[in-house]
Amino acid sequence: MTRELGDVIPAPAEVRPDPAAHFTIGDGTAISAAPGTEQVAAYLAGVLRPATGFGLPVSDGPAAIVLRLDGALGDEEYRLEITGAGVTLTGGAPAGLFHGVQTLRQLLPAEIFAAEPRQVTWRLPGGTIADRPRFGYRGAMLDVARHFFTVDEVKSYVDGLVQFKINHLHLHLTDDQGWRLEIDSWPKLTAISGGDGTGVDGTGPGYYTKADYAEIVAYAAAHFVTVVPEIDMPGHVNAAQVAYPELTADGVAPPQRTDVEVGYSSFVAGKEETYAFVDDVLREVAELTPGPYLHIGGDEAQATTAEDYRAFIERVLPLVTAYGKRPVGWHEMAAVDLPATAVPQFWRIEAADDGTARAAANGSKVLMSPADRTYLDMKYTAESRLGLDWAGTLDVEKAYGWDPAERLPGVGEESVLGVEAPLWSETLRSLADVQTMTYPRLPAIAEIGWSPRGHRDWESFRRRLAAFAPRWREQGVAFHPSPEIPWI
Ligand code: TNX
Repeated sequence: MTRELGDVIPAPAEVRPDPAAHFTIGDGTAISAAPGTEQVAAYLAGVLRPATGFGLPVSDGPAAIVLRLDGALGDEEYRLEITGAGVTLTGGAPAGLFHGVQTLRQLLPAEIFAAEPRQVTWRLPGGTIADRPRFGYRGAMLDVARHFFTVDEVKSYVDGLVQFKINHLHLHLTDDQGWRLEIDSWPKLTAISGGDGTGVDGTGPGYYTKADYAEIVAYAAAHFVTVVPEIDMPGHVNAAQVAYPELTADGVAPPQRTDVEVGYSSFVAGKEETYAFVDDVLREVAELTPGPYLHIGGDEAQATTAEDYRAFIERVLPLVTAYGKRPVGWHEMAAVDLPATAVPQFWRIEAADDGTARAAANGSKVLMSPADRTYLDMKYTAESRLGLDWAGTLDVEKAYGWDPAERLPGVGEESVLGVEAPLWSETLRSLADVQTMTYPRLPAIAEIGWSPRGHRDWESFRRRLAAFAPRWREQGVAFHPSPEIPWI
């Protein structure tokens, strides 16, 4: 099917079609990589070769497809010019070029996602796209605690996310039902709570060794995605307490939990052992993590008194900072006065939140994940096999129909760091389950995070989204066939 220049998700900032022009990638087409663009040029060639069967040699000499950098553009900004003579892709930095490559892929026929050569005319529509993100943080979260997902599964998830210009992957590494990251100084965390029988219903065992985690971080970085690791505390810590009973009030190990209850476990704010543990864990996680953020959880601490909660968060925030990271936490952490570098992640369904507004007034940037709009674990409809419904059901139109800068009083455009779509895994058992909950709603959140506010248009979006069905089928990616979308 012929693509038009604007058939892209997220909608680009500026699209100027030239209907008289188009460029067709052929057997002799080559790629020219200016200095600094070699990595993205190699990636571009790598994503075009399997389906086209073309050699697409990359060199620094002249060629029909040119990649170059222009320091006048923002890092994530790019410009894509398609004429009869060829394609010029200019990025402010490699990240911008990479986003431009994702746009270019979307402008090619769906068969470009095939793993084997296809006899297709690889036609690109003529014109110019000038594009840049509205928000710098566009994220997805995967809960690997309730159900573990392997390194390969996470890599595959990243492959899908970056097609929509998502640039942060938040990993929810610990919870009541499991601990999924090896910590050298506290080895029983994973030996016990990452082992057999962990996860919801005991069906999600596993953990990342440090090498595994480094592999995920490196793969993400090669795709211009920053990993944001989360160690959830002072609640959601039963798995840590099963492994180390000294982290409980009475020193007695609690039973292992494989149910989906929340709000029953707590670290002990008044015990020094707690902070020795937290300090070790944060130091090791910070050492493993090149990105600027470290997420400390802080949600649903119903088993912690309000006073203990504040004391705990006030002790832990400076540790994160001392290890060189910006603290992120679920917005409950705004119960204390946050440093301006700390990021509250708003996740509730209420229309207002005083703590988050106060943090914004004090200079914090807020990450927007309202559950009724962004939670990919909510059921699509009451009939959905997978998912929960505590925040209501969430269809694509509802995921698309809101704005991060209008969601909370006191948190306007200037105070929004970006948006993130969390996927909790209580009901998920496979990568196909993950994909089914992610697509087609993630593209809606991605467009909200990237595209100019004024471009929001449900009719346009659902028509553009419809074209992704064959693309996901080619990639073997499961998706929910939402009846709101006129799938092709
Ligand atoms: C609430 S959202 C939680 C998680 C659950 C999720 C299920 C948040 C910060 N905490 O513990 O998995 O609901 O939707």
